[in-house]
Amino acid sequence: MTNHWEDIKNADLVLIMGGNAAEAHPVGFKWVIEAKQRNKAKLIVVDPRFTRSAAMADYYAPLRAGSDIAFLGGVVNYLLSNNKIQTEYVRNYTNATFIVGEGYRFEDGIFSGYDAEARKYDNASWGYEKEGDYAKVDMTMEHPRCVLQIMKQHYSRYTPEMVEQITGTPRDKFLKVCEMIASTSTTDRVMTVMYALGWTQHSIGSQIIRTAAIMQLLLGNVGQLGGGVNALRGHSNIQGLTDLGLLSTNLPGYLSLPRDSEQDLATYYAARALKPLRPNQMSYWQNYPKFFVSMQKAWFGDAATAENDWAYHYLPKWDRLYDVLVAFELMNQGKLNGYFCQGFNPVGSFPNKKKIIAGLSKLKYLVTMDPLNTETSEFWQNFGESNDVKSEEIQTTVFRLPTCCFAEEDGSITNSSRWLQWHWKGANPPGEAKPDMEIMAELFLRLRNAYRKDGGAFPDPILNLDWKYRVPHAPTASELAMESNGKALAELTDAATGNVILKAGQQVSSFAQLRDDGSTACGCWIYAGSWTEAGNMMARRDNSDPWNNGQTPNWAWCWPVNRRILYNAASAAPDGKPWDAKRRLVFWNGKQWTGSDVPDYKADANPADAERMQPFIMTAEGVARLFAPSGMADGPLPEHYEPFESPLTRNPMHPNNAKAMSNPAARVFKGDMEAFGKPSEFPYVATSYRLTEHFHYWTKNALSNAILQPEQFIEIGEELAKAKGIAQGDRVKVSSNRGFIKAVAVVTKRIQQLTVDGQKVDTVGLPNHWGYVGLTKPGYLVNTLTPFVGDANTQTPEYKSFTVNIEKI
Ligand SMILES: Nc1nc2c(c(=O)[nH]1)N[C@H]1C(S)=C(S)[C@@H](COP(=O)(O)OP(=O)(O)OC[C@H]3O[C@@H](n4cnc5c(=O)[nH]c(N)nc54)[C@H](O)[C@@H]3O)O[C@H]1N2
Ligand SMILES: Nc1nc2c(c(=O)[nH]1)N[C@H]1C(S)=C(S)[C@@H](COP(=O)(O)OP(=O)(O)OC[C@H]3O[C@@H](n4cnc5c(=O)[nH]c(N)nc54)[C@H](O)[C@@H]3O)O[C@H]1N2
Ligand SMILES: [Mo]
Repeated sequence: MTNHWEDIKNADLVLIMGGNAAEAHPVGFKWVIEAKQRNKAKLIVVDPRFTRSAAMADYYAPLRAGSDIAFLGGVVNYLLSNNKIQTEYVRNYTNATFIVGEGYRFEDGIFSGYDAEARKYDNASWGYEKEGDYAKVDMTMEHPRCVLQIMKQHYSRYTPEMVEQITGTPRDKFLKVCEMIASTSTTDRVMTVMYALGWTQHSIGSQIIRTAAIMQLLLGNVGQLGGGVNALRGHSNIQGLTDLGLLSTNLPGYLSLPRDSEQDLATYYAARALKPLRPNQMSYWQNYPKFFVSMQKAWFGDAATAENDWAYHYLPKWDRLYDVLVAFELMNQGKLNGYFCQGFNPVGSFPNKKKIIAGLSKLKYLVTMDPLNTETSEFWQNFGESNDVKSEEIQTTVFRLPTCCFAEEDGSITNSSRWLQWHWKGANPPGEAKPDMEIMAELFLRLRNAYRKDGGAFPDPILNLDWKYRVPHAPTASELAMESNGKALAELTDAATGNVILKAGQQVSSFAQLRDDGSTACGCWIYAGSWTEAGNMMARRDNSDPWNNGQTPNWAWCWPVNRRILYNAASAAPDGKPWDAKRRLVFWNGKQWTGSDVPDYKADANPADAERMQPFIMTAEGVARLFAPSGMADGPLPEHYEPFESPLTRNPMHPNNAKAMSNPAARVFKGDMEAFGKPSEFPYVATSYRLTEHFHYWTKNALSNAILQPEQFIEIGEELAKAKGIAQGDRVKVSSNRGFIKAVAVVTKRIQQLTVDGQKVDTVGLPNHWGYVGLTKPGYLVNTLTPFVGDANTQTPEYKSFTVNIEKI
């Protein structure tokens, strides 16, 4: 989240789209109710289904799954063509004024630089026009190649007629939503956007979220109390997972693992520590070396030296992505022979179950680390129709390592608000179960011994990993948390005054203290400040709210530097005064930046300076990017493409260009293109989702949850049920081009038939939960049906829009 849960109460308008917070985030959803009661805020829900969130909404609009860019692109067009934008915010705080180079093109659905063979873009032509090191701007925003004009042209195609044609949302409903959203373009009204998987789980997921960000920026709603673009995260600590860099090409604190082409440190830095693109801008990533060197010192201690470039050569350099889809692809190709599933049940959770099981069947060994038995740890068993495998042909050895649950250990959990909240062990783990940390430590120590004894191709990174825990086979959560925070390795003095800032061994209090000369160590720079000399800040439980605006600065700790709202300097106008006195967040008091949050800014940057520093300090531009000259795999501006399985045979936006049917830059493995279903055989849109009574695949092990939701069902709209002769409670077979499942029909008014591109389109809804392990009636797993393709940027699978057929059994 750019903002945080409690801050939702400050909104005047809440848009829930691409999520169902009342169901999947029922505790956080109370802040929406709070906003309704406090501010008479209105709630809009846009979802293919009339959800539990929709039941609380002031306005609900349906849309076809997978068509959100068309919808939001239509909103952007509405705002631009009706001049419902916060013009001074857009002019000063976004790259609307930046001039794009002459080489940029967008033709027939494809951006310039496309290589159809490789399904990839070269983004060289998407850059700004430069004058020396700086990008050129036109503050009048009239230059034909400035971002505002390019956007106007790009989104002019997203007319209300086109939106209706693609999304199936009736035009009057779409226009009503536009009107409500446009009401927040004034400085005294703010909208928040809450989304989750209804946006991410698409082959165009990242670009859907960018469209929302563009909309919020045009309205001036980013950096404000009650505003922002708010990702409601999934598992309780999934925010912590990405913060600590557990994705295969990430490093802690959103640093990134070097690419194969970056064999030396200077090349690596050059692509990350970017010089400002405008005069007097901060471009905060210029500090990258401080964070990187401190991380290497935390990992490799004395083995990371200035002479060896801080052990840069210890880091693997990636030649291709290693996301989960790739891992299973490689298994299927016989190129990966061992796999660890730590708290991960891919047979349940990853697409195309048949391909997942075929991959696991080719492994030499599989390790599961889990408190429970899962479909994955049992994948080799033949469960009959639902999992028709030939057990006798599978040679994979499965090791099951029982772990404990969060309540059986101390630690911190980072929530969607970026708050690190410490928790304390409530019970001892049962039987042989051990904390994940101990299992990992044991594995490491044994591996290190094996390398010590037998050598190996490159043992240095493993032999030199710093492992100074009090009990080496059982590091504690406190030790790891202190390591993440970081400490001084030598006495640190202030360069200007010579005063001692920290003595050697003391915990740093902020990432501003980190150095690139090896005198500091820090496991995760954004967590610097979470465990300082004053103690464990994550354990704080003071909920006082000094400004009465929900910032509660002494409740737990929030990254970065306890800043609760990101980009908060944008809450003030260019003169440093709040845009809206009633919504004061941070502001210039004549001498410095101050207010109810830690300013996301340089404290003494005077707004009166001729070349004012701009509030988006993390970008080289100093402003937010409406147009993304780099960073996106699939284009600088979001464009609607059809899901890889669509009920249509053409993209209504580009009816004559088959290349622009689905995301041209999404990766599709050999053989998977053929596995996508055709609308003639699989005419219905299917989407999959959660129920409050479940947690993914695990709560089916708990009797009370199993009683509440005993078996797989499918939600079918009344029109479709009638056409198919399906009655409430009938059993149906649901098939995609990859397999079938069986389910009980729930015939409902909650899913409407929509008219899309001139044809009637029906949607069915599949809650994702039941499998063949646990106490519920055995089910077949929804991911039997889903396609093996992901978002072009994140590789998140396309679980939210695929196609099926249904038959009454
Ligand atoms: N009770 C419970 N809570 C959970 C979980 C759980 O298993 N059980 N899981 C947690 C996890 S890991 C996560 S990631 C979050 C997920 O949180 P959410 O994303 O809110 O949950 P979902 O139910 O997957 O999907 C939300 C909604 O997206 C809608 N949708 C589907 N396709 C589209 C589309 O194309 N456009 C739009 N606008 N909407 C669409 C669906 O109809 C559904 O109502 O929930 C977390 N909370
Ligand atoms: N069709 C479809 N598929 C989906 C989704 C969807 O919306 N539709 N959503 C996707 C999303 S967002 C997610 S997050 C995934 C979830 O997919 P998974 O993460 O694979 O599934 P879970 O059942 O949430 O959790 C996996 C295991 O973690 C174990 N576990 C719990 N606590 C601990 C612990 O402390 N240590 C260890 N080692 N294990 C523990 C649980 O017992 C469980 O077996 O599913 C994805 N798959
Ligand atoms: Mo998730």
